[in-house]
Amino acid sequence: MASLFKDLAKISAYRDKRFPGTQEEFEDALLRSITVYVGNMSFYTTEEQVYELFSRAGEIKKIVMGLDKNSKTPCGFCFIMYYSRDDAEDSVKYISGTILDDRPIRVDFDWGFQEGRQWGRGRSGGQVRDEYRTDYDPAIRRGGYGKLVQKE
Ligand code: GTA
Repeated sequence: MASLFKDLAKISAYRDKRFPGTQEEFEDALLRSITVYVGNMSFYTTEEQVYELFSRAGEIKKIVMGLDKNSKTPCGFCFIMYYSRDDAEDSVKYISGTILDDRPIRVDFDWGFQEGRQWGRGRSGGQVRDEYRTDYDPAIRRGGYGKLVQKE
């Protein structure tokens, strides 16, 4: 395994509260995973664009676009399943932080895609963290619910 990913603390800052297991099982899944999560994507980025960029790290088995659970339209994230661990590691190492559709994307190891995980978990239907943003960018339709959340 590449040295960068020997240190569990460095592997991912994200903890999925809906993971059906212990912290140890979660960490083990991250260390073996061939699935990556991509965040901070434009709502207009297509699966074809994702395929073109991420296949530079290796052959892709499957892409699942993240969707707003109400509108069923892309809401800024996706999951990519590779065939090999090395390719998933290269994707995190080399593609995270690069610009896709004018946005710096974040590539994170994921514990593994399961049906249902493609939907935004926010109350609005999109991603939770977008609801906490206080800024709103009309060009990319992200954020803007922060003030509402603060009032509650
Ligand atoms: N591997 O970084 C990630 C990641 N994220 C951010 C989402 N997913 C990720 N997977 C990996 N790495 O399948 C996955 C989720 C799910 C799908 C959509 O994407 O596993 P979501 O983004 O809508 O919901 O998920 P998620 O992940 O549950 O939300 P988030 O942002 O981590 O929030 C978790 C908790 O923190 C919530 O209780 C929320 O109330 C709170 N929170 C989040 N942002 C803030 C904030 N700015 N201030 C205060 N509280 C906050």
